[in-house]
Amino acid sequence: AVDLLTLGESMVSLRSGGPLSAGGSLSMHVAGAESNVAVGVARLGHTVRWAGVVGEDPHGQFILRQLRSEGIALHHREDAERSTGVMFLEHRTADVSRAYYYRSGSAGSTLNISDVDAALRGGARVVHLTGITAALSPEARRAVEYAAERAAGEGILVSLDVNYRAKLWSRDEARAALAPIVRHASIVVASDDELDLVAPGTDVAAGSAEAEVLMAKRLLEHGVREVVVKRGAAGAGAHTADGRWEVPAVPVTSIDTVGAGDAFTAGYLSALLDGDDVAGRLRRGALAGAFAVSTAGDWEGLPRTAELALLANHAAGSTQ
Ligand code: KDG
Repeated sequence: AVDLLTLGESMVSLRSGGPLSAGGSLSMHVAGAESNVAVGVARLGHTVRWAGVVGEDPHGQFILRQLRSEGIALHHREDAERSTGVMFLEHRTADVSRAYYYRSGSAGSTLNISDVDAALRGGARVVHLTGITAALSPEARRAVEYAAERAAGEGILVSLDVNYRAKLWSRDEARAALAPIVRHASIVVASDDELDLVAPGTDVAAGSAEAEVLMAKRLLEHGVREVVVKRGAAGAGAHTADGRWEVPAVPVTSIDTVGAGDAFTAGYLSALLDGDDVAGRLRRGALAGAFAVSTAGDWEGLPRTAELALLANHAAGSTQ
């Protein structure tokens, strides 16, 4: 069994150095929240498998090559009828990047239950899923739901990162689709503005610290074991039955925030796989997030285990 199995759509991302409306050169990268996490966890010393569908095109070949070169085992299908998804990532200002998707009807959106069945066959300690894949098509949503249900049924730890993308679906659609997935998740990772998409009804308006505690409590009552909240430059927190932890962000110069959430999740999950406690998981998450924001690219700057020490002196401890 691998340490981590994740499944989803990876795309070719064409990154600009400035406003897209001004044209100029673009650079070609692999994007995809799940494959970002796969790279992060693999670089931190764990065995990882990624499952997904690409087109029978050079774009798909590029994705497979890049993931293989990171030591990730692949369980993929190539769809001759459909293209690999593409996105443009416009670096509009230092802090603001905008995504433009060309992925509707893509090969990646056809991920289905039999793909999940085959990917799960080898076993895994953790299955990591995100709300992005659930948003791609009805069959991808069923595949994610099935992955959560089957993995949990086999005693595999299920991790879900909400990863809400407003360009893919509405908040109400996300709320409805994510409910049956959350039911099987042991770990739920969300940005502070995503928590209300997965927390069963609370009457306090989202956004306050009080609302977060209430929403986390509801999730814990519904069987989630760790509710992890990402707050970007304001750090991260975790709620479990044993209490609540906070970690500040590692102070670095931010040049590209895309992929920071995935880096955080990769750090958190790799520390969990290493047997670290919740405070240690949060610290590793914050450290990996710091590498992501202070280097260009979704995942290119993610640390290898020996490199964690490079930023470790910047990091403060977590508090309970
Ligand atoms: O988290 C970074 C991702 O947003 C990026 O890699 C692309 O998966 C992606 C998406 O769907 O936005």
